[in-house]
Amino acid sequence: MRVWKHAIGWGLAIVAAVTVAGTGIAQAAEYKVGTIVVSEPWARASASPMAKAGAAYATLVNAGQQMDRLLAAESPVAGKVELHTVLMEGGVMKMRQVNAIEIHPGEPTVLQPGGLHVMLMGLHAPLKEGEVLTVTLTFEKAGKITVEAPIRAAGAKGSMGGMSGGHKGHGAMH
Ligand SMILES: [Cu+2]
Repeated sequence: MRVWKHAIGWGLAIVAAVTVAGTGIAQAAEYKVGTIVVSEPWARASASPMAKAGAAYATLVNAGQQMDRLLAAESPVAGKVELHTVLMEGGVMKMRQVNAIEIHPGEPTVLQPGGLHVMLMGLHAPLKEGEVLTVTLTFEKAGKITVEAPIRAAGAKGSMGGMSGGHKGHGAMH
């Protein structure tokens, strides 16, 4: 009986750790390709049915020894997909396309509202909450991986919500 209790204890500890590191949603999704781990991919639902643009996010972890880079992304629901960051320019938050997103070993790269994101343009249909967005990511060294990103409510802030709460302007752009 002691052993059994111990096993349960460990199970709870693991669930707790995932909850703290992730978004509070129990089923933490992780995708591995080469030394890259794509965790908790998600997309934000379109605020309007007319929306032609959207954004997808994830945490990218490099378990290897060498820096890798996210070079491109594509999705069957978007005519064009770019990698974007958000910059402050004259007190206004603006999106800028970047050629690549660096992922350094031991330093998670977080794509989140108000910061780095996968920009979906020319959407064939609005992103609906509760559905799943398929995105294929291409890394310089690790290669390609296709992930399923659950679509969350239009106002969703992601796991770092407290840090991006002031970036409402960017949300409006999506
Ligand atoms: Cu963007």
